[in-house]
Amino acid sequence: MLYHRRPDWWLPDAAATPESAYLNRRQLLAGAGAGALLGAIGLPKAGHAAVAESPFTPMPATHPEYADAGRPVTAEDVNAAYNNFYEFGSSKKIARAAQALESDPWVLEIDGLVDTPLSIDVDDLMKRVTPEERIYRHRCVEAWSMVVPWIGLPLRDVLALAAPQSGARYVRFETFLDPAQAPGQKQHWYPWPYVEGLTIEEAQNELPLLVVGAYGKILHKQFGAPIRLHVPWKYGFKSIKSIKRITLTDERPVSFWEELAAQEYGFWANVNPEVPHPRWSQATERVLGGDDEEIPTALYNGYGDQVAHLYKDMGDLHVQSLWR
Ligand SMILES: Nc1nc2c(c(=O)[nH]1)N[C@H]1C(S)=C(S)[C@@H](COP(=O)(O)O)O[C@H]1N2
Ligand SMILES: [Mo]
Repeated sequence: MLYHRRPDWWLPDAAATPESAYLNRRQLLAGAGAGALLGAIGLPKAGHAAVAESPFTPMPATHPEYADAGRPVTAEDVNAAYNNFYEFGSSKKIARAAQALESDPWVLEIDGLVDTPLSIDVDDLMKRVTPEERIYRHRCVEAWSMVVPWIGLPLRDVLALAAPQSGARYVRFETFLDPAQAPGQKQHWYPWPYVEGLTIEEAQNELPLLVVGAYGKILHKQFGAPIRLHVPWKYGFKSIKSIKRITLTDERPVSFWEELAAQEYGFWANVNPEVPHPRWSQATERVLGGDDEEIPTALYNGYGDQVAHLYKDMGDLHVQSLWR
């Protein structure tokens, strides 16, 4: 492993994962297929015990739905070599370039309309909110998808630490800004830093995770180390990486892609197979690592039970899917 300083929750290899925890993880994943099992515990390399490859012992998923995404987990090596992270380039092969990201130490700011603004190292944040493993489906607006065993902190629990005020209506997320580390940020026609936003109701839903690990490990840099969002019912661009600042506000944030092309990448961006992107269909999705298998896309990426109520008064599914 290349990590120069391991956070406290990262056990030394010698300590390994207690067998009971290991067995729990196996049981947890037993129904999810061999791919999921190998993915989530970390594919053991020859000569290494699987436990030494999975030093992360998050709490198991708090809901059975998050222990099994209903589809095989995307292989770690496939996911780790196919990323969208414009700070490091506009192709999907940015993994090598992303290793320049200095992700440790990393201080996260939570500010704006809160009673207790926080400026907290990610390692310390993980002592205050327990990481949990959740296997989530991810659907990119470009019509590819994957399934990832994330390890994350429920966003609503992190926000609660800062005590949001009643006037807070939106949550704005901002990525780091450092063109010396991230050459993509020298491309001045993009509105850096990358920004995303949710309504406070969306942010306080049970689903959004502030992700700190994946596949039983600390987060790979190309996945948005050391802390990124995952919002599983929205198109992937909402799941902002390498977050530096979270601001509670009464103004709707204008996100990176919305600023570039609002007709194509609107604020809501809820997954909907029936509303095409202006330039392509959203009816199906290409499964990463699945030999180009195409499967139907589901409304809200299949998470309607948890989130449809958020939009019941909004009416027009068309509006929620892409445009303002
Ligand atoms: N800061 C930042 N966050 C980002 C992006 C980005 O370019 N920069 N790309 C988004 C898009 S479009 C997708 S699909 C996901 C991809 O996440 P992955 O590379 O872990 O699969 O990250 C999202 N978060
Ligand atoms: Mo995406």
